[in-house]
Amino acid sequence: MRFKLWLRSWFASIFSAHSSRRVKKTVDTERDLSGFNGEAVVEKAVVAPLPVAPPSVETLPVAPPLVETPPIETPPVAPLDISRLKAASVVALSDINGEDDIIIAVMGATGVGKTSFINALAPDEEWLKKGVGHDLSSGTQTVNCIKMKISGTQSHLVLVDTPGFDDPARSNADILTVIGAWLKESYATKKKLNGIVYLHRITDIRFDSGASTTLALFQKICGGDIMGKVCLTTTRWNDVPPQWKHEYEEKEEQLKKGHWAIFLAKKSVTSRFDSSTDETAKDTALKTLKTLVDHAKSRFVAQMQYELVDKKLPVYKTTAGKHAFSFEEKMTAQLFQLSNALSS
Ligand SMILES: Nc1nc2c(ncn2[C@@H]2O[C@H](COP(=O)(O)OP(=O)(O)O)[C@@H](O)[C@H]2O)c(=O)[nH]1
Ligand SMILES: [Mg+2]
Repeated sequence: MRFKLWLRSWFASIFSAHSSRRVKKTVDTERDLSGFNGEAVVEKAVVAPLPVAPPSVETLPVAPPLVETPPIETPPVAPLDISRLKAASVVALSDINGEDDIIIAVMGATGVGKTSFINALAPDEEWLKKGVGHDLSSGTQTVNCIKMKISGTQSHLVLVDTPGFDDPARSNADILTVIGAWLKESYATKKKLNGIVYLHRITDIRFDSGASTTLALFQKICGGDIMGKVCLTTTRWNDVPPQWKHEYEEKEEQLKKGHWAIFLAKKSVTSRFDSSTDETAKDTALKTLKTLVDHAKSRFVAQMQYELVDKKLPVYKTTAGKHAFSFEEKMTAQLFQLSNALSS
């Protein structure tokens, strides 16, 4: 009980000191909060003198553990012809066969067309139509798996629709928490991914900070060694006027030489999604998935899955989490984790 009261007053003092950004030098109140984001942050704050913490309880500062790149797992999956797909349905993880089904996640910023990309292959699925966002708001709030039978085989194609980063209505930390929960559960229940499609709008005038942060988070979710399982796909080719196509192709080349270069160096592939008509949408979505399935014949464990499951890290301490969570969000997550530990 005394410890809980001490803990509560300690956090309250840290929060008030941080938000007011008061910096007052006093001999007994300087504290080094290093360990977050890999950088040393020196906070000089006015706080009550602290009692000595019991040694068995985790206290600040907490140095993030070093995370190694996850091992890529084989054995290879037999090549499958995924062009003949039967009716789609939204399913739970428990409905997915981790050995026979091809599981591909679709990620990217909000509004880039993730749900529309999946919808192109499953136009009759009512849920997907409703899941397409409007204006600036995201239509996809959680992770959803859409399963389609591959004709003539035991297997299904499972496309995993994810909420997008850079959403004006939600923080990246929130979105990463949702995606992380799915990545954790899928790996823990042996439903490993075969590939990831990462979408980016070719029509964006510039590669702004939202696009840049989203790509950085994606890279940290994947880890360095699994980029051969990634297809970087540009969307909105239907919005490109024919007379300007050459300019947009040039833009695509610049992406390959610039922001995408690190992925391509690690054997990621690229494609285009063109939804000018239902046919071109279906053809280009299928071509993207075929490229990925042919290219990435084995299943893999993404770095974030390795960190969450094998290393048992909470989301905010993963490599992606350290990038997505602000100082306040990290503190809140840590407080939540501690109060859970105390009440259990
Ligand atoms: N013009 C055009 N609009 C698109 C395309 N893909 C998606 N959209 C529109 O962009 C908005 C967001 O699409 P959505 O699929 O929900 O994006 P998500 O947030 O990435 O899942 C919706 O209004 C779509 O109709 C595309 O290829 N071309
Ligand atoms: Mg969506």
